[in-house]
Amino acid sequence: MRRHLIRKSKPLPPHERGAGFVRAASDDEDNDGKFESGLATKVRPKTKRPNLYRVLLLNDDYTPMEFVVGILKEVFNKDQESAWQIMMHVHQNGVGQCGVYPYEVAETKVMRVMDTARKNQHPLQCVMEKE
Ligand code: TYC
Repeated sequence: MRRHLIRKSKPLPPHERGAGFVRAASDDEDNDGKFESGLATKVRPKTKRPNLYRVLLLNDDYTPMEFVVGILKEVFNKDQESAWQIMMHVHQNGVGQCGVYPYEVAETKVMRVMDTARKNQHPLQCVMEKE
């Protein structure tokens, strides 16, 4: 947690509060006519954005198109149409993106793809790369 020090200015003696020593009413946050002094700490919860990773499928000459479509539906939650489009993109371009995820999610998806491909004796390759 990060703490920010907030310094409020020292209260002025009455004789210094005339012209040239005017203070904004908004400086008196609790509106009690007095100006707080000393240190206050505000706590701001740290919300770090996770590093994201692209998960990519690589083309090969042997994995059946329907198997790749099945993977995209099962592992990457694609519907039939977008699964088919992604598979065709990979088929025609050599590589294509299945999704973007935080590190551990991406890693799990790559492992599921590689495991399923190996169990079915297909050479399908899946990799992840930092966004
Ligand atoms: N090129 C494969 C074929 O013609 C299909 C394929 C598509 C394979 C995408 C892998 O990631 C891939 N059967």
